[in-house]
Amino acid sequence: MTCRRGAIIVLEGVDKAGKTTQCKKLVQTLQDNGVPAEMFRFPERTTKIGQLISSYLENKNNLEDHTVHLLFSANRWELVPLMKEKLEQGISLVVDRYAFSGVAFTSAKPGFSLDWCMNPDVGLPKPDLVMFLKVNPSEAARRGQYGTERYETSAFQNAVQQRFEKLMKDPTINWQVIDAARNIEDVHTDIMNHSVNAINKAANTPIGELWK
Ligand code: 2DT
Repeated sequence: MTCRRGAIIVLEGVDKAGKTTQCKKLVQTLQDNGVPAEMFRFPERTTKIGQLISSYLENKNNLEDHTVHLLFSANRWELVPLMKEKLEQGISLVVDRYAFSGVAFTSAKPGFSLDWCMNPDVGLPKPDLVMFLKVNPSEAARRGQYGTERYETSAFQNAVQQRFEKLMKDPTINWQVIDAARNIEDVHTDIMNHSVNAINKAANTPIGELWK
């Protein structure tokens, strides 16, 4: 009998949507139900490339905009062998941000087309499910101040939200919009239901290639 592969489940959204909280809860509930699952996050700040990205985000160094975009993409590619190994072992991956954040954030800067931004990530392992955690700007504001990292301003976050809306029109991706303005448990229940469906569906199908 061949092993059922794991699924790639991505959570996306603007800051303050609760992505990290929900990723952790999802991994925990899946594991509690005997479903092998692990969390990944991008940027993955622990690698050499990740450290460069992290100090850029903390405003400790400046990188040219195209360069940093390519570093974010390289940071995903360097994790691909590990992701594939886990998937083939039947472990589902719950991923906090992926190429969609990459495209939404860079294309919110002046002079960047969606197409140019997508190119470096073409062919990455394709997510079986991408959930967009949606909160409106007033709910995000109610959740408190943005942090002090680069991009954490409401003007930039609004521009990012618009780019996500464009990306969500792509029918080749299994997008699900989640109303994340509700309480943590209700949001979690929704996310869990979508995830179980995706895991069952992915089990006997090969891993796809993103945007190919
Ligand atoms: P966290 O606060 O979630 O660590 O995000 N970003 C992220 C990009 O600009 N490009 C990318 O490819 C990715 C994955 C979003 C750190 C910030 O980095 C942005 C917020």
